[in-house]
Amino acid sequence: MKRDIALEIVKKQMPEHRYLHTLGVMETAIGLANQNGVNETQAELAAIFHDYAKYRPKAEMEQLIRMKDMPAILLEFNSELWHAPVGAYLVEHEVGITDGAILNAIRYHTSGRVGMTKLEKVIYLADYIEPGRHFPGVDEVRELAKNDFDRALIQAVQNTIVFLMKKNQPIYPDTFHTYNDLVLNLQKKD
Ligand code: DGI
Ligand code: FE
Ligand code: FE
Repeated sequence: MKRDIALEIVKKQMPEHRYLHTLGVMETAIGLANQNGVNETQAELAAIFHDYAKYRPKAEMEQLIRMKDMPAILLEFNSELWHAPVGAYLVEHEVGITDGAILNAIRYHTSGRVGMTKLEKVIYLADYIEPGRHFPGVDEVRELAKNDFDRALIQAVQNTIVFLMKKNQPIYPDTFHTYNDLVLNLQKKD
């Protein structure tokens, strides 16, 4: 699917500020893909569609999670997590994207998962560091991303966990498992 068509489709699904975020993720993901040997076309499409389901009503997302065999544990955690797996489903069934690698990058863009592909990592990190983001600590992750992709990703996951814990929020198990998987793999490499 061509970029312009894809952008036209997502633009209808979200308010202006989220569309601008999407453009930021797209540009950032393309840069990270090129730096890290990831297919640019897949990164572009995954980025464009990553927040496709962000504005679906909670009841619709809950129903899809129940009916389409998504992990039921999602329903016990913050509904902010739901748009990622629901997005993967809708992008396949409403938009017609069939590339499983792109769909997984959408599915895991909020929680991560154990054994993330490079494409999934690119989308996760691009979502965190795109130019419109202003979290505390984001500049440090942007710097790391220039020449240490793995450490940048770990820092982004760690910042997310710490941020949620400081607000006394529960942490979705896959988020913790992602952090451990990335750190253990980095230790093996060193
Ligand atoms: O959709 P975006 O805002 O672009 O970013 P995102 O898909 O990374 O979603 C971020 C939201 O998800 C943010 O409000 C925090 C929440 N979140 C991410 N990981 C977890 C989480 N919430 C809980 N409770 N547990 C998590 O592990
Ligand atoms: Fe998201
Ligand atoms: Fe996003």
